[in-house]
Amino acid sequence: TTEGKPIRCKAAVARKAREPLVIEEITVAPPLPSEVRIRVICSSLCHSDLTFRNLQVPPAIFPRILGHEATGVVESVGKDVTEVRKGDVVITVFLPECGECIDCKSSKSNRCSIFPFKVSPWMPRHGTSRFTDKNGDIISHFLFISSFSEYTVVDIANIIKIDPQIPPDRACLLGCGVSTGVGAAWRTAGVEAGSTVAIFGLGSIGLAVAEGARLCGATKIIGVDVNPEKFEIGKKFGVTDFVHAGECGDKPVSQVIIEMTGGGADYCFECVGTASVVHEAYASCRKGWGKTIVLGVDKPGARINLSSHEVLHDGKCLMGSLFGGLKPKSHVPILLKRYVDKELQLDEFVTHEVEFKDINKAFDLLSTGKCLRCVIWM
Ligand code: CXF
Ligand code: ZN
Repeated sequence: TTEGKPIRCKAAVARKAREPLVIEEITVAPPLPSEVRIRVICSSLCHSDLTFRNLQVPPAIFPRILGHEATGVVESVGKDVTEVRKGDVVITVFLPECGECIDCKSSKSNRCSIFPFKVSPWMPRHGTSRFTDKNGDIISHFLFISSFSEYTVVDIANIIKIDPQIPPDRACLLGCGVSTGVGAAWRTAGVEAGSTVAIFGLGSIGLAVAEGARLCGATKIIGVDVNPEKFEIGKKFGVTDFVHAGECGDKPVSQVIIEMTGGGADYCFECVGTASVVHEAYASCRKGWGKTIVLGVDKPGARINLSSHEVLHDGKCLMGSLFGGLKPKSHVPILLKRYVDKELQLDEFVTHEVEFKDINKAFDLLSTGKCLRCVIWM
């Protein structure tokens, strides 16, 4: 048994900004109290993994093990862990839920205040790393998960036990991107039947918003993208109309959407990660009740430039959504059930799969816009 002992295994280490990950032998320490060591079965690649591999300014940190949408099997548990045990199948979620703080106890929030979300290089509870390289040097964690490794250590606040019958290469999608999009429509916006929705950016997050809006009964789901080919794939997830950004003549996209919806969409979602697109989305939602949700991750320091008068006069809501406003431990199992019941589409997000040794191919596919979700099998 490996319980209580360090494990030597392979991991894909991000050593330098913009460079391919390096597969090397590392050592994974046993879990501390409230932590779980898992053998990773597979992970899907999220755009944040690429963003942080490429980041050259603070909070850039190397060497680091990326990866945060994973399915795995519990290898051993730290002292005090009763929620899971050896052999359980789990998925990882980057947003911690302690279940004890006032925020976790409130139905209104998904921001745990005991383990506040941050892009930290350490474990959330003990503030240290469980990874060392062959020279004994410390390797940083990523989003509390670091799943591009045969074994990793994750806090119990970032783990959800799942039915082992669920395909691992589908369950892992719910650890970040797909949950974020579906949750943004369902929980953050609260899309009602008959609503109109505009989605800026039809990557995996935007398409997952469409899927969520479709499940909530939205009747008009407008996709906005610079790539017109996105309409075809969008249709599979419920997109009913399309605006080709950059090809609207001299009309701003917001004016096109206002005309298509008779005054502005009920709900707009920014899924690109560009502050100026947030402004365009905000301008596209209906005065008085329109709600704009920010999901995209812009460069550190990027600012949204809204005039005080426009905010006052328009009476709209602008809100950010982390993990789609989902409370991981209570809402992710609901999404899994909806997948098993064939209501929520997950299979359609997986466009590629690669073996662990070819992990850099997954990064290339994502950076050239060729994939939605690429599953990496360990
Ligand atoms: C993101 C959420 C917003 C900050 C960067 C990381 N999470 C997962 O991809
Ligand atoms: Zn992610």
